Amino acid sequence: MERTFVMVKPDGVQRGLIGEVISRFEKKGLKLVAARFESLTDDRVQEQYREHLERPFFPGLKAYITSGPVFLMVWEGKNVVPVVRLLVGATNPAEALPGTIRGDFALDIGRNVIHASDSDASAEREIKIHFNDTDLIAYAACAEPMIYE
Ligand code: D4T
Repeated sequence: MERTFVMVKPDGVQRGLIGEVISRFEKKGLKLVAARFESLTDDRVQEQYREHLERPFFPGLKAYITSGPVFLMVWEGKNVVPVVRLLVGATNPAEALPGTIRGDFALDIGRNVIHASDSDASAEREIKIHFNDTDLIAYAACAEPMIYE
């Protein structure tokens, strides 16, 4: 089964949205396989956003992501990478549709509440930045026969 990396960013944590995010993914039928609450180091933020290191917005992005604790998760499910991106919504919350997390809870691209991997390759890379293999918990979810045919 595919996996993706999701992070509730410091604004999402401070605004009390961790439970809302988890609840939406649980109700969709996705399975949580790892989670951790922590403050990210500069090194981990640079690894996470390595394709943006030279972009003008990177210093502000790094200051924001390191401004407080984040909630890191790995979610599992069929087509989980595109499914979670749809639930999260467009990067710029002004363009994110109502019903998506960013569409419902954010206004500014620099405070867009949540990150989710944008491809299977990114998911694999990002999961490895933040989690060890032993952090990923394999278990049978009782509802699976009701969620998958
Ligand atoms: P993340 O990676 O945070 O989930 O966002 P996306 O995958 O949806 O979008 P992204 O990689 O293009 O941008 C990473 C991160 O940088 C912030 N950002 C982005 C910003 O502050 N100003 C900008 O102009 C852009 C393009 C928002 C998300």
